[in-house]
Amino acid sequence: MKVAHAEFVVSNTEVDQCPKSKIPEYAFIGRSNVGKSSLINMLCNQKKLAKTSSKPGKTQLINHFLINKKWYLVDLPGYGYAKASKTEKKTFQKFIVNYFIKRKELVSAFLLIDIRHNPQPIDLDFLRWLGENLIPFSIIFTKVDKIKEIIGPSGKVIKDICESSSSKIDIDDNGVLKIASPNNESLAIALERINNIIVEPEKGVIYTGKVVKTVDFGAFVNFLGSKDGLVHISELQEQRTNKTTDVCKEGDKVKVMVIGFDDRGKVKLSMKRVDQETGESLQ
Ligand SMILES: Nc1nc2c(ncn2[C@@H]2O[C@H](COP(=O)(O)OP(=O)(O)OP(=O)(O)O)[C@@H](O)[C@H]2O)c(=O)[nH]1
Ligand SMILES: [Mg+2]
Repeated sequence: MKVAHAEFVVSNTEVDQCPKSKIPEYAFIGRSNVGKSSLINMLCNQKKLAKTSSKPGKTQLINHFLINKKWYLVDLPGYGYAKASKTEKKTFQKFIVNYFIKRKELVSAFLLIDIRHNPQPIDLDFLRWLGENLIPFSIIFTKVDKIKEIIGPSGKVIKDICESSSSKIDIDDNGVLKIASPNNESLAIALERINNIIVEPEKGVIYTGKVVKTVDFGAFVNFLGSKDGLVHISELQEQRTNKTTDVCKEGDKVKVMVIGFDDRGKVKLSMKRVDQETGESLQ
């Protein structure tokens, strides 16, 4: 199908104020920064129809775009949990829930997942929620182009990774990657090289890392191959910490959550927000 005409119609947070015309619509949903707005622009062959940003949280409203004057594409904000105050039960933002439950014109949702990360608990929770509410959906994997960087020009990069890690790597057309290594050490080398190419630390995601340096104000942790981040002393454990080395020492394997980035783009990590035994979020 060719998109000959695409125009922005309206933004709002109230499903009751969405367009009244009874024409079909398709909504894009997924975590912030997964590429929902970019995909709408790509499908409509326009650069700035839907607003995009490298910083998560750009889209904040329900945005209707009229396509070929016949149907709508709907750009939604990234879903996040809204805490139901008393019960501590996690629910999705109310206006997103209302949109999906009440919008009769919605034919199908497209749930976007960044192919570089495992689906996160919130993705799985949202998928389950769609299913429980009988809302049809399809899954779209985004950022598949990043996988091509592992292959490199004429396969140069992948060849080098295979040689340096004594591993065999296959990547199929869907971006699914299979690694065969003779031992854990080779596998770790291959994964480190691959992660260095494709994975960007993402806020809220939990990684396993290694303490590379302890200082008065916290611990530097290496994760995702060669990426380093700081666990500030206040983020080491729930209780007050007097000395970093009371909690961890160089070489320790720890589980860290990315909690943000400083002004220079350095990664801020937390250990206390992750169950160090199970690797689950304590938030
Ligand atoms: N390499 C690559 N980058 C992409 C792709 N899709 C989106 N991006 C980049 O990812 C960033 C986020 O894209 P958006 O389209 O704003 O993401 P979003 O899901 O709408 O994010 P929110 O509005 O915050 O929920 C931007 O820097 C895009 O350029 C893709 O397929 N490949
Ligand atoms: Mg967006």
